[in-house]
Amino acid sequence: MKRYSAFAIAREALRGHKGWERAWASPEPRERYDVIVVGGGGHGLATAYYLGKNHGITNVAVLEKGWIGGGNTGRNTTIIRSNYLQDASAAIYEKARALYETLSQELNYNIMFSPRGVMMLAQTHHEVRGYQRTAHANALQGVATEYVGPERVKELCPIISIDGPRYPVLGALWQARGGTARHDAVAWGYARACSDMGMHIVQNCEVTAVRSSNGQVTGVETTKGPIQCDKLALVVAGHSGRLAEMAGFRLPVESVALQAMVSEPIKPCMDVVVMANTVHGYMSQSDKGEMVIGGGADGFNNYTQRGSFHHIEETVRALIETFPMLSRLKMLRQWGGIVDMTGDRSPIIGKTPLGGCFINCGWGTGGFKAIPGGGWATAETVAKGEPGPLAAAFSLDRFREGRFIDESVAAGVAH
Ligand code: FAD
Ligand code: PYC
Repeated sequence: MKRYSAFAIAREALRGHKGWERAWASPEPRERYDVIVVGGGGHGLATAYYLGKNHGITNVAVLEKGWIGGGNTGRNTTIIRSNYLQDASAAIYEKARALYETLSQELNYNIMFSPRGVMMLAQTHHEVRGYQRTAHANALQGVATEYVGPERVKELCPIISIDGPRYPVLGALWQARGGTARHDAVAWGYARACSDMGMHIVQNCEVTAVRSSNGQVTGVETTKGPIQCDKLALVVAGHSGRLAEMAGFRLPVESVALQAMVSEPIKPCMDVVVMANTVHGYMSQSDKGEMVIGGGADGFNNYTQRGSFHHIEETVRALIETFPMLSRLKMLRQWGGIVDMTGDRSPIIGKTPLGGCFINCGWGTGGFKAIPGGGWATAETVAKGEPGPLAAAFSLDRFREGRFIDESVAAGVAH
């Protein structure tokens, strides 16, 4: 595949942009692959990429029922941070954050990583204690965060009103190297790199059944016909319960809609990301100038991938005391994604009861930030047949053994 560069842009400008290649090939599926990854979101594509890059396994297909990145990966609010409490979480989220720093160069694809800083506001005394505790835990884990006071919050984000009558800002957990990236570029960049290694990215190919013999996976049925494989990785986020059912086991996950919206574009007024978890809202400003806003998850299980009017009102009402400027803004569009929620708000990565079948799911409201780390850990588990150090704590067994990795505070989104 031809490299993207400033020189290539200049060359194509001079010849009417006729020389650009398709970013990835769109082949019909083969009869058999060493590994099939179901799900062309960030985690599925990153799993395929690290299978090739780290383990030399390239006879791989990624099967996607819609279009690449059309699930949660292209629907999130793009927040990247690694300020979690438990050691296992800090390890995988920080690995992901660190990989994001150089992902554009590695993939030769501009994912627009912007380490502009992420702030989680403390607006109750309970949150002050919680975030101070996380800052101490992060110091021990080698994750660079700090607890800052209200004056520093105001300095970092002047549009915040720190002395609101109901929920004054008491401080914040600040991660200076957290930030955002362009979400669909992450999917496209991985897809292009996978295609370059000879892997097949097959869109419009829904998996409808999982085939097995003597407790071992043998392949899948799809809308493009049956395909055989030695190993299968299920990486389908909100549809994980459905795929697990096809493979003959149950998962401790619930699927709910999480919604977000953007305002009309305005001049630059906010160059950090702010999460206000007590009132359930978070906000950043996109490069186009829109305010990117999200709130809590819907309070009922469903598979409806769209937004609803009550959500706009609830979320803007929640944020308006802290961001009074919102009262003058028009909202432009809204949408929803189906996220997969575990009881401890931590992901599941590892083996399943079906031999040769692996799973990566349960990222809930916070898996965009984890894509490079989740893909890295899932690829290692698939390649070796056993989880490596990053994935080990996140096995499905933990729910049977009571080894929960409680991240309900760090998840930051009300559910
Ligand atoms: P997905 O991107 O959903 O990919 C799974 C893919 O599987 C989909 O493309 C789907 O079409 C495909 N699929 C499903 N069933 C089948 C089948 N039978 N056959 C073939 N393919 C199938 N996380 C953050 O870290 N920061 C945020 O700021 C953030 N904000 C969010 C805001 C919203 C509104 C939403 C909805 C989510 C947010 N998240 C955030 C969560 C994050 O988007 C997800 O955790 C993450 O994208 C999951 O990635 P994935 O690759 O596992 O899933
Ligand atoms: O995990 O940081 C996050 C997040 C923010 C909004 C949705 N998820």
